[in-house]
Amino acid sequence: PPVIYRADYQPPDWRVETVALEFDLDLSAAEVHATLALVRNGAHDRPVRLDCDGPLPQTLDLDGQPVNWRSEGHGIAFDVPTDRATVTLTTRIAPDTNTQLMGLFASNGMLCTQCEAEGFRRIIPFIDRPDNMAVYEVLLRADKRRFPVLLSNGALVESGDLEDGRHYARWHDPHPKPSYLFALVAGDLMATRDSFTTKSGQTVDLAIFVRAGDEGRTAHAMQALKASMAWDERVYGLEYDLPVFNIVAVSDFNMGAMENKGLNIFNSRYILADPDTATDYDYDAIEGVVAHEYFHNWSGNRVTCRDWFQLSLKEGFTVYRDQCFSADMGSEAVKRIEDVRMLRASQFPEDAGPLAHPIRPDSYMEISNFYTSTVYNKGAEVIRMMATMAGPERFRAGCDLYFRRHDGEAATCEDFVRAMEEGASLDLTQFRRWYEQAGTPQVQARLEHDAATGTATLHLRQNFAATPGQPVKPLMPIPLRTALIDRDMKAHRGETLVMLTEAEQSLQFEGYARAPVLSINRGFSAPVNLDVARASGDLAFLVRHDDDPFARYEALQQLVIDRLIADIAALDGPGGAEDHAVSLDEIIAVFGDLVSDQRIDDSMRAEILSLPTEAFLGEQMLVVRPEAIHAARRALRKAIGLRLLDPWRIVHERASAVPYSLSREARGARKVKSLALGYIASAEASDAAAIAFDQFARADNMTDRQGALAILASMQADERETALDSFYNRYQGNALVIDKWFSLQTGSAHPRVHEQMLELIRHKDFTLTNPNRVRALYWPFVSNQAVFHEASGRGYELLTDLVLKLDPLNPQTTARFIAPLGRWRRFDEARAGMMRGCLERILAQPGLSKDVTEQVVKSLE
Ligand code: BAL
Ligand code: ZN
Repeated sequence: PPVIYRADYQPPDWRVETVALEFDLDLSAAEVHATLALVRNGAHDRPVRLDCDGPLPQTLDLDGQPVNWRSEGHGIAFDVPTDRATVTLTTRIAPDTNTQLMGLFASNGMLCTQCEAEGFRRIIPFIDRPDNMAVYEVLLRADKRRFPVLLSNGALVESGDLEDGRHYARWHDPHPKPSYLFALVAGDLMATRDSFTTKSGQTVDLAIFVRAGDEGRTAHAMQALKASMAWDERVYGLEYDLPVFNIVAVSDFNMGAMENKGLNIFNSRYILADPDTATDYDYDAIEGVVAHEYFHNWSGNRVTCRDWFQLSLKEGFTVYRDQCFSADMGSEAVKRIEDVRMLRASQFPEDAGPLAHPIRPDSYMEISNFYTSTVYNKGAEVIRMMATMAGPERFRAGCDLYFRRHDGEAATCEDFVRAMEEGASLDLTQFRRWYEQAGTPQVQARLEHDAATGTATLHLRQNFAATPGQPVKPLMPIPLRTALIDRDMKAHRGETLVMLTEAEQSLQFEGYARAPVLSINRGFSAPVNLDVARASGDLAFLVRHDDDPFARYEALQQLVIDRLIADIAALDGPGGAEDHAVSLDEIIAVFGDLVSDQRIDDSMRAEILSLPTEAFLGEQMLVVRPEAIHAARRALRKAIGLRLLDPWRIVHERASAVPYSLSREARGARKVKSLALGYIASAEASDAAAIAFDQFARADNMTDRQGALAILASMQADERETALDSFYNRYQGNALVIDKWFSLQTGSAHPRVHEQMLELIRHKDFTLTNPNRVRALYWPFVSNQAVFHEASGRGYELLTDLVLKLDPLNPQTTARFIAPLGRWRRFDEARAGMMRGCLERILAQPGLSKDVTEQVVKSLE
């Protein structure tokens, strides 16, 4: 496939100024009639070129006369003698055969669209690029009984009945927008309605449309929407700009949700929730995604992207905004830990592998492959660093200038940086490298102390590993929130923002008669890998006394990682355990303190006391050793479980007495309850299965039920099968909960996961046509390091079989599954050979999609 380069950007030769669309809709056939007002852009005599992926025009007229158009690459072209012209064209689509779920498609008897990034060209040939902004008017016609709800962007202008049981609705969106923000929905849907009054007194009618039967599960999403609208006014001064805001939930969707102007379309998993079917984690995810899509109305829609290389302009910024919103709605400390954990789980490996790219990529074959953790989550970290450097008021001033200056425009990342430089008075000359460079910077830190002079000297050094296409990297500015903690006072004298801009830097701090303890990269102020030489006693001190909650979490993670890495080395032979820098007693003592520490709430307690995942431990090793990691982590969990068995039981009992509510306390209690249960199970206590089953059976909410079932799923006990069957029977027909049932099994530590996986692939509820179901079955499996990387290689073969079967149906979702195989360089020769072999088997498949080809080719390079 051809490669598209950022450096080749040219403004479009022609623009579409207005679009009038008429749809005659049915599941198997939709007819589209489009009227486009075209304007020549600049002085040139080049033809009009429309992007096209799918339906060629059945008719195409220019100012009322048929045109001889020609096919050209992935599009059509025709000559236009005048500077302005009206093009009318018709296409015919078969939505119910659209398994790619891009463009117009059918889902469960309804019709909907997904146009980002390049789906609109699957509806009509068009200048399908984000810098072509047009005003849309949309007329929808369909059978009234089967499609009583007809929605598009903007506001409803008129609606009424037609002959033969059909009806129509006309929608108008006054805001010029790129085609990727176009949307329509037709279906038999139920609405939950509410309203919001903006700060300037405009009333906005809010509605969430779902399938009949689901309307009782929309309250949380609606509440999140109203909270988001109020938050964006309060924190950014940004108000909603249409009289209507509609959300529609669909079951078959590639993405989490889509921010179409005035008509957000959501994967139903990010809308539907009630205590019986959704966990606390699901509630948080819904709140976050509803906010994310709403915030796009400004960071994405009012100011959009000039081209797809600028994707992080809207995504990184909007993720940052939704992270701050969620922190404000709940616990800032816990949210930060969750976000960093996610970054490290998905973005750091991406940045260290063959698919590494800067947050503003320089090239792509298929843009769908760039909706990545790098563009989104590292993109958010880059915005966060600017916010940290500027402070809240100046950061807000920079954002204000950005929105004021670029409202109604298709902008670039450089526009954002420039607005931030001017509005926030920051010099971002060197900082721009964060947009240019891939790879996670490595920072080494060492604190030296001179007792004679009372001087503490912080030595810092930065360096970078090469990433594809970037062998040598210039230095980055790295903002490190730093504090030196006095050992006697157990406090610091104030935090310093250290800017590491050189290859090596040393900073002196005076007045420390005793060596202080270094607390650095507090709040994870920079997305870097930090290597700090700190004694285990200092880490334990930070866990107990640091006033930055993230730093406490980080210190305990480090303590545990140091121990586990040594344990893994010890598995190789003698000289092991007694060489440990971190003793088991030290870890148990810290855990013991935190289990009952009154200064932290339960939610934070559960975060801090969770062990790093096997995958994260693998990331810390040059050559990943799945069995050794699994064994070492399991042994440590068992020791922590056994040695603290009584405290875990006390926590479990205390938390079990807290009645269900959505209060922070009750949510924290549920989180720590299943954590404690997990340690009781790891201790292999004789009553563990019975306690877990009791929690499962008594649960009056999904958090407790799923928490218990996740633990049972890893056990070899009769209760396991009973609970899994009971869960399945109870929720049969509820797709989102049945997804959980699949995931709990394939993500478990049960010795027969692979065999269970084979059975689940053949289960009557498994289907390749629903992305949620595919992900529910396969993601936990490929993330289950010891299972997926089993030495026989059969995990790799299973994934390869999926890729080959799914690609012809849904390339976008398939391409996401290549990265786990692409990590082959991190494994031993035997595994690496098998993983590479699987990639080669995929590449040999005739007719492989552009999406998968790009990821496989890059993974093999
Ligand atoms: N724009 C695609 C979905 C999202 O990031 O909101
Ligand atoms: Zn987004």
